[in-house]
Amino acid sequence: MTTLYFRNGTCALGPHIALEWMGASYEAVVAPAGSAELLAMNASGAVPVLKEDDGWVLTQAGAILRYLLIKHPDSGLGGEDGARGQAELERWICFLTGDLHPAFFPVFMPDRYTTDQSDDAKAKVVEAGIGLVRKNLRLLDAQLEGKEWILGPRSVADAYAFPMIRWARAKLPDGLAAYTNVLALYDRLAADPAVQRTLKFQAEAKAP
Ligand SMILES: N[C@@H](CCC(=O)N[C@@H](CS)C(=O)NCC(=O)O)C(=O)O
Repeated sequence: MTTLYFRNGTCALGPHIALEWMGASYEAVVAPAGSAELLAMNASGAVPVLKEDDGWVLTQAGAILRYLLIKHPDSGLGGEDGARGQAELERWICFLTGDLHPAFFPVFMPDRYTTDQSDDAKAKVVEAGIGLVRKNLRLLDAQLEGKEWILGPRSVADAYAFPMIRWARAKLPDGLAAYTNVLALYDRLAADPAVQRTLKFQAEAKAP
């Protein structure tokens, strides 16, 4: 059995939704921040972490999504076949893991981005992070123009985008109002029964 370690509402929600969409056999386990079990699997202390029965551990959300697609080749969540189709999937996974997700780091953890720990300095870091989030949401919004999902057909990129879109909705003073295509993607995902099931599970799950 595959185990996905997560914390409620983090980016681990993306692979969690992907596992549900794929109909995979898995269990999802809460990994409290700083817990010995989590640090033994991932010295960085971050989730998501995926572990297989034989003890093999995989970290990094993009790698986990790729691995799940290889394990579940009939999921239909892996973008178009061929070099360009696969490159498009890679492009958007890289955008999400490398551009949009990191834009939130200064918003959630401003203390890590300034040696000046005053409230004023940290508020400025948050403001700069919000600017980065907005820039990346504009890019995502443009990609979604005329499409229901990021690549056209639904893919793991949509599952992974969901936690970030939720963060943006919660953190931006005007929510997603300026990003109508992103808002439409949010509404589509929020209405999905598998997404709702995953959100409920995460909200109710307790650490072992
Ligand atoms: N590059 C990593 C980032 C993972 C990450 O930052 N996870 C956050 C939750 S969204 C976390 O667990 N952070 C804990 C920490 O940085 O201390 C990935 O894509 O998996």
